[in-house]
Amino acid sequence: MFTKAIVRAPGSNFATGLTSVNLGSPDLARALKQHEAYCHALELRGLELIRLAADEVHPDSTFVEDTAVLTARGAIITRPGAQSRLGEVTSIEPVLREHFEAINFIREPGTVDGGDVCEAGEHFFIGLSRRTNEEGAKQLASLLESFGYSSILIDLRGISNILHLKSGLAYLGGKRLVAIEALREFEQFSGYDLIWLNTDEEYAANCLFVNGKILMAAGFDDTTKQLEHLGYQTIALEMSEFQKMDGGLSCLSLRF
Ligand code: CIR
Repeated sequence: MFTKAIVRAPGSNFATGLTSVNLGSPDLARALKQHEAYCHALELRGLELIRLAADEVHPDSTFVEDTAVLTARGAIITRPGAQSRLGEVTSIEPVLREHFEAINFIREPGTVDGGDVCEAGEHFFIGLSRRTNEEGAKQLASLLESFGYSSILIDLRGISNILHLKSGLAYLGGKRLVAIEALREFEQFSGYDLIWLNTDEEYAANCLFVNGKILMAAGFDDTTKQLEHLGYQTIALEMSEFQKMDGGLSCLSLRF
């Protein structure tokens, strides 16, 4: 069960952040509205929100998930792989210190974006990507091991259509994962029960299983049907403005 989540509303500079998708420029007012609805959905799932002030220096800072890996046994502050995002961790550290006894760090030359880290109970999938390098992934795996967790690497560097591992993968409890077709080639998922998404609904892979229900992006009917058929209850949230900036549902919070 999650009890808390760290969130940060987009700042006025939101539209100047990084993006690799060609969906146009985000509308800040709409993004703020979508962010508020997201926050409200987390509160309805029973999470107490820790709201950080908007960061006008770092346009991608609303995607707080990339700055840390939070587990029941300890916190790790990452070292984001994009130069413009490195400074985001500075304001995360004092907040985490209030809630975690020990804080660990990914050290240079390692880079890790939290979006590349998919927790599946006691096991973690770590994506090697344009943002998370081998050194960072190795450091992370060894920190997780010191907490008593296992992990495995997934090399995404040959897959062009996702920024992070969790752009294409989510954990839905038990042995269940939801994933995009491009991840089918990885034997690291064997032993798991996979739900494969239709290729035209891949953005829906970045969903969030929070305290028994799935928060997911609105507008993905086949995925919704698939999940509901399996007995999940889903909550649809408008994510259009974050999608324009390459972000998904999970990126907007750090749950613990
Ligand atoms: C970036 O490119 O870093 C941001 N515009 C989007 C980050 C999304 N984060 C995530 O998927 N965890």
